[in-house]
Amino acid sequence: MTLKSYIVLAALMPLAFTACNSDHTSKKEKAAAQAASAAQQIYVPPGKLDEYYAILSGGQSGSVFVYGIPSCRFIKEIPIFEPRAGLGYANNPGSESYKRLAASGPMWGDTHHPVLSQTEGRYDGKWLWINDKANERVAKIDLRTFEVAEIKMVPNIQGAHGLAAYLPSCKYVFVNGELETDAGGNSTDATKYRSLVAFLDAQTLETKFQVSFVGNADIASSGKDGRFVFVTMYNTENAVTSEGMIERDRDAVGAIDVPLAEKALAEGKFTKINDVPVIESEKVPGVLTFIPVPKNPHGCNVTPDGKYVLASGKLSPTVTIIDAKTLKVVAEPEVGLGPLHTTFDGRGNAYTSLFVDSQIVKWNIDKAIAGKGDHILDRVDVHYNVGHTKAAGADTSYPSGDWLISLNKLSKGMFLPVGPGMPESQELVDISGEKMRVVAAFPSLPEPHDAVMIHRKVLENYVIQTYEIPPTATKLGEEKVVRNGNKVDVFMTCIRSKFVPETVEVHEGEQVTVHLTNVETVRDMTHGIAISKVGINLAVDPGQTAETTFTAGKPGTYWYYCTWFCSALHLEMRGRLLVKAAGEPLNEYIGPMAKQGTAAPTAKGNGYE
Ligand code: K7E
Ligand code: CUA
Ligand code: CA
Repeated sequence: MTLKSYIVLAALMPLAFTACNSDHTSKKEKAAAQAASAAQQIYVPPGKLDEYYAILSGGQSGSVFVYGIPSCRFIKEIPIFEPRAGLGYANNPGSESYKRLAASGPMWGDTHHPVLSQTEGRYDGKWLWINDKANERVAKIDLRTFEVAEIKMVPNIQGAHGLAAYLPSCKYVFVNGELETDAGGNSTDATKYRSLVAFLDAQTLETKFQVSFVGNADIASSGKDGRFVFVTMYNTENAVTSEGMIERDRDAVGAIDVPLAEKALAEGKFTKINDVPVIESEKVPGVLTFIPVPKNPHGCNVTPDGKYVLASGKLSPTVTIIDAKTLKVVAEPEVGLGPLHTTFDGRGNAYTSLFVDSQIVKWNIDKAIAGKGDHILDRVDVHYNVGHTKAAGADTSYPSGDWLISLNKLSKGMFLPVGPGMPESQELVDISGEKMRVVAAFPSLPEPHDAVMIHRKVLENYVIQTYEIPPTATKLGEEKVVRNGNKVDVFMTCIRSKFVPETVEVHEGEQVTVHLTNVETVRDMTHGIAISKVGINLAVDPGQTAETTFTAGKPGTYWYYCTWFCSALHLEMRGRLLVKAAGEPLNEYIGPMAKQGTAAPTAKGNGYE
């Protein structure tokens, strides 16, 4: 090394060092600044409300989960297809929720696709429908209470997977059988297998009619103009092995012409199977059109303007764009590996989940149709293996284009390790700008498939604060114990901080039914009742009545107590079930406290006013 070059080098070194150092610092600073601004975006101070409700299907938990967005705070689980003792849901045969669930099928379910009701192309905040893939059921949730209002079994189908509301009227919800059978019969002969799309009255959930065909149907979506509804079909082979199901290079999107189906129905062009009119697609030309798309498509999504239906390729790196009126394929843009579902921002852009690539890809629909290869606008990594993705309001005609949820299948090291199994992982993505930005991740129980996001303003004046006490419910001061043979009905009330009656006497072996009415008129004043050794918890919100039936065990004292911490006298809120030996005389409950010369309890003076 010459002296000259040494000097040059020496002169450069500190410079190089500083440059490197300052670059390092700025990278760090940039990351910190980005984290800070992301944190700010999702920060909702205690006591302040989130902007959106995110309603996530609970998958094999059989329920749905309600989160606040953007904070990602968990707010509520709505149990539907599985008993939930803690919430007093369907956990004892005497309760209405148990009877409704048991009458509809098994006490477990697999929820996939939450669907919100719409009026004139916007969410109206009235109903949420959800399917049970495992046991062919659909449930309706009343969004005034966020509780189940109806559950019905759908005859003749197996694997009730895709679910959507028929738009714009929402007069039907339709659900398709993913798993092929001989449609309601009992054949094991695979050559007889078909799939059906069932159209249910959106309110009663009665199956009005079905359209049957050879092949299967996976995911469902409705056109916006009351004509076609769409399903993706990955098993046009009608195979019974996974190899068989990937034999063909192309499968299909099926388009069902609903007015034509209704006409066929009116003209009697159907067969009745298990009391349901079934239209065989082969017998009514035009009722079902098969639109060829690449091998084994999955997601099926109609653009907000209703112009196109998009079938996500799954085994093909493409999304097929189909004209929703002419049913012609207009483009098949490449988007990445393993496209599963697509959602929208209302600005002409689509966001497709890429399962294999673990990415959300943003692309422009018009550019994809123009076909110049410049349709991809952005990609963002998600963690990991995303299934559904859904942007706020994306199923309506007016998506809000601000938030998107990525519902990832694997969380791996995203959260504190809790054993070999890890929680499911969702990520919140800001899609308001040109570039997407992942701002938060939050875990959940297994396993959200799909989600819907609805603005809190829609529900603001709709969600009720207390139940209206029905005239049939037990009123304060009218509590009673009614005996009929070996059956005992206890009509009980509760209010801070007392059960009436506080003593119930029965004979061993008698069948006891407690009808518990919460006579509170204040929001959030839930009470519950647990009875020692009976194994039942009831929960009653203000104005609500719940029932439980059990057999009185061996003689003794069985305390019952309130399970929801409700007041300073919560612990004192208890009473006794006195079980006596057969033949032993009982002290009859002689009526309301007022009659006993004691004032009826009130909500006053308990430390909570
Ligand atoms: Cu893709 Cu059931 Cu909608 Cu799961 S389905 S991801
Ligand atoms: Cu009522 Cu605690
Ligand atoms: Ca196939």
